[in-house]
Amino acid sequence: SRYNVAVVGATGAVGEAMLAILAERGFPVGELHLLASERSAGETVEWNGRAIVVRDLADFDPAGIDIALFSAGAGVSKKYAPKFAAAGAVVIDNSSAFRYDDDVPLVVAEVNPEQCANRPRGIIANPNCSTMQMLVALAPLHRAAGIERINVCTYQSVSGAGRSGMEELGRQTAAMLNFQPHEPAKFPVQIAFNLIPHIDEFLENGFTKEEMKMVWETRKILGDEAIGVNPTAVRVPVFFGHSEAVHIETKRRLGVDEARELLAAAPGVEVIDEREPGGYPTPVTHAAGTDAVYVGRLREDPSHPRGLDLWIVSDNIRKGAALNAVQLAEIVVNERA
Ligand code: A2P
Ligand code: 11C
Repeated sequence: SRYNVAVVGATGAVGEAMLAILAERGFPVGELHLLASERSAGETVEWNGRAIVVRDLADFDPAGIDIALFSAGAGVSKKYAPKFAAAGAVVIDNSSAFRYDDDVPLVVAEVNPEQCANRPRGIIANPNCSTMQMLVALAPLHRAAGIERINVCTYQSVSGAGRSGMEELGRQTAAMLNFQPHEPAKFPVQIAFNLIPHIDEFLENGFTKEEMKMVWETRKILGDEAIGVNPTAVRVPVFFGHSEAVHIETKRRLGVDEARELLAAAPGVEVIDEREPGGYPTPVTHAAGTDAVYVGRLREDPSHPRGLDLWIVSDNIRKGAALNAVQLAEIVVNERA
């Protein structure tokens, strides 16, 4: 059977990838409704040979929608997702609006897919991109050896900030190369040829919300409130693909060989670890435009008897957002089949 699908935020960076991935994976789409703000209502988008007019979410009637993929920000999700769920849709929400609610499952398709079925509010939350790729790689190591603590530094691309983030990096880079003035607008300081140790708002404990998302979401998804997570999240002048230097401490010692075997067998993971120039994943050489979570630079921490270091790279728009959302939709329709 076919399912009526609504994509909310269809004109955004993640929305556009959701549409591409629905088509690529042959998702059984019946009607497809593309929704955005009044700014882009009336635009036409080509999808799988159909010309579809984007409509204003504010005056859309959700009756008859089976699956709604939301990626238009937390404010939009808070206001509209419950209306879609009340009308009978299963909402898969890419924002942070419901992730920390006890009655909303937070699901990485390769890690805790069984949680999708437990959705009393009709809403399933899609994790933040930084958490998503980290856990695709760490979950199999956690199951084998028990992760006690994670130290992580991220190197996050500008597409994580949406279309306007990509436009700012492009514009600023061109302006600087042409000795033109360049005022920051989307990012708080210059992003071209720079790094910014600040993503999302600052919280009272001195961490940013992006960093605390990695703490809260890791514990919820792995179902283990004891895991320590100590993150620093950094924006870098890369267009697509987040990278992470991850340092874990396990209950039982996990050697490089065993870790590599576990990762090689893990769904969604690709190990690229040659210990030679170029023999490791980067956003540009491996991740951008692809589906896998790439892991390289495996080595044992010389400063800790049960420490292991890895480098994790993935396309933040695809596995970090749109792809996982479509995988969750596949899980939902397969349970009905
Ligand atoms: P629009 O194109 O009308 O602005 P990105 O993360 O790439 O910036 O994309 C955000 C997405 O969310 C866009 O599709 C944008 O639509 C949509 N969006 C933003 N605000 C609203 C809103 N108030 N109602 C519906 N869609 C919205
Ligand atoms: C970024 N991780 O790279 C953010 C984008 O909670 O879904 C996604 C924010 C979120 O800027």
